[in-house]
Amino acid sequence: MSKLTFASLILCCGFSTLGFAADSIGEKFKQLDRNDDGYLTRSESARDPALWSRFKNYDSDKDNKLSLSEFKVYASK
Ligand SMILES: [Ca+2]
Ligand SMILES: [Ca+2]
Repeated sequence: MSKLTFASLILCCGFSTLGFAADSIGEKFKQLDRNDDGYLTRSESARDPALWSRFKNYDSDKDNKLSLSEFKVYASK
C-alpha cells in the first residue's frame, strides 16, 4: 500500500514537472513572438542568439518562420 502511494506521488510530480516545462516553452514563445501571430520570424528570434544562429535547422517546413511545434524542438533541447 505504501509502495503504491509512493508510486503515485512520483507519477504526480512527473506530470506537474512536464506541465511546467510545457508552460514555460509556451511563455518563451509568446515573449519572442512580438507581433503575436503565432510564428517566430528570423528577426523575432534574434533576441535568442542560440535560436537565431540555428534558425534554418529548426524551420523544418522551410517557410522562414518557426511555429510553436518547431520552437518546441529547439526549446526541449
Ligand atoms: Ca511573430
Ligand atoms: Ca516553419
